[in-house]
Amino acid sequence: MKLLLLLSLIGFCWAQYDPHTQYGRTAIVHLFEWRWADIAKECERYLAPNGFGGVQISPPNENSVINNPSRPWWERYQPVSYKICTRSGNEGEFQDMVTRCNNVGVRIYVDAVINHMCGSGNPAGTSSTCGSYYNPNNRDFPSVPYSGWDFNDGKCQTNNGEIQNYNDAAQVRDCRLSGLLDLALGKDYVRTTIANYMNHLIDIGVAGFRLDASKHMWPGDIKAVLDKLNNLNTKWFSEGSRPFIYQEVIDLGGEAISSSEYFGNGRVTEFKYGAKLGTVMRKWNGEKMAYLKNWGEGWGFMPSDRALVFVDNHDNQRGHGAGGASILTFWDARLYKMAVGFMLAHPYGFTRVMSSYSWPRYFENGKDINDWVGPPNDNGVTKEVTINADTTCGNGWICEHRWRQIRNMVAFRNVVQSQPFANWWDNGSNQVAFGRGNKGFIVFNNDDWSLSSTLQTGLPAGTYCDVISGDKINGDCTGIKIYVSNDGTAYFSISNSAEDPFIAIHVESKL
Ligand code: QV4
Ligand code: CA
Repeated sequence: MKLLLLLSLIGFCWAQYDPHTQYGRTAIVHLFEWRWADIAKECERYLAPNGFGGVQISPPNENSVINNPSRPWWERYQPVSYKICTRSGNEGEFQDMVTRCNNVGVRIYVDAVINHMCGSGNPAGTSSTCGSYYNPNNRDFPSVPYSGWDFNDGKCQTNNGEIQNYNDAAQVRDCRLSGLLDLALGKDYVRTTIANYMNHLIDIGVAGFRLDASKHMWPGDIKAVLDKLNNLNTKWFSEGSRPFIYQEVIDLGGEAISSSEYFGNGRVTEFKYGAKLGTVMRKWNGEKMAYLKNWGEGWGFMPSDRALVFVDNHDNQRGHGAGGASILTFWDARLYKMAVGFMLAHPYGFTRVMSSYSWPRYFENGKDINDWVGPPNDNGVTKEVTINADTTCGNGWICEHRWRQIRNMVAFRNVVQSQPFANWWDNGSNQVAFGRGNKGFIVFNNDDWSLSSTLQTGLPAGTYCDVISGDKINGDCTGIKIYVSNDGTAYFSISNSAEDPFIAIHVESKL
């Protein structure tokens, strides 16, 4: 009996850090601004067959409709109610998506915007995705309901109610982030109202939540909400499963608030990861890939089992939030594929792949003045994600997760799961290689000259298909073949002008 109790305790205390992906699925994808109907289809036709563990969706609750600028993506971070009703779809479509994705073992993680409601400057009225009336001026959100009592105006100590100084932890939590009406999460009514919204989603079948703007909520207030949450729906999750929690906290160091304050609630986004990896791949500030030998905690990142990692996210791929110019995105495709490949091969953190849409970037004084542009749409109606004959996406959707190099590295991560980081090699510059136990091996050439080396892979002897340049199809390789000898070594030749100057092999790409 004692053992059972101990096991259940271990399960319990690990729970909110556990994404509850189906066994053998180790990465999730952010299908930014996708419609629920398209996500349901993508789960069945692509994500399940290719071993994706789950999907982070855009905020599903009713938001303020912003017409100046015209329907920006960020209007979805301005809640007006907790009705499941947005440009991505309605409650019925949401339930259908969660059911169909769960039924093929692909989880749904909800982007929960619970720190605030809409901008304090928004006009009163029914300019909202579900027609709800609201009046920011007097803090009136009757469709929740929230009123003046439920906001932090009285608690914030700054003269204009806005966050002015990120070195004052109290105002970062109690004042308005860019004018967004700050909810009083210290009040039980607000905590309960938020928990009711999240429990509605849990009962539909979601696996967990991204907590937006967590830095702007007291860790204790977040915990008070989480303690009110139901266990996950036993239709798809084992009894007693707790919602997976990852908190958006931007901590690049140097501020009053640090990520570690939030570890007790769940995982935390590690923004240092993408910022540093971008700098290394771009070879800025004297950085080089040889320094990645101790990547992870060795670079000052949070413990791996608390980290949610990504190369770029919806904010910093367009200059919002943190990371700056070093962030690699689909606009920098060649380096981006290498960075995502490195992330998915390396054991550090729980990995999230970005899936974007294109927009007409237009730089003025180094800033993209079109950073606000929303998803592909027809007069505000989000366009369907069309799939081309070559499996890429149409209608302006980028679908990085469908790029062969990224799709195959998601499978690589699944194959090497729980295998140790091994057989590191580097040339002292930007040619590096490493393996994962005896299951996988990856080689990068980011130097301006070719790589030509015989390396210890740690893999069983045999002929392997490189999953970057091609696929293993019908018992043959459509790309480069790698021959591993009985002693585990293999010869690698990578031109610095190759389309993708990296090679990855694993035991399931072996002929
Ligand atoms: C403007 C003025 C304010 C004024 C206000 C009055 O700037 O001074 O008080 O009007 O209403 C949009 C506009 C912004 C506007 C605001 C409120 O860009 O100019 O304020 O709306 O009307 C996204 C965008 C923001 C956007 C916000 C709400 O990035 O530009 O603001 O959505 O629509 C910090 C946080 C971190 C945050 C990051 C962006 O620590 O948590 O900034 N990241 C998350 C999300 C992000 C989202 C928010 C938080 C807010 O990832 O996408 O911001 O929910 O680092
Ligand atoms: Ca707050």
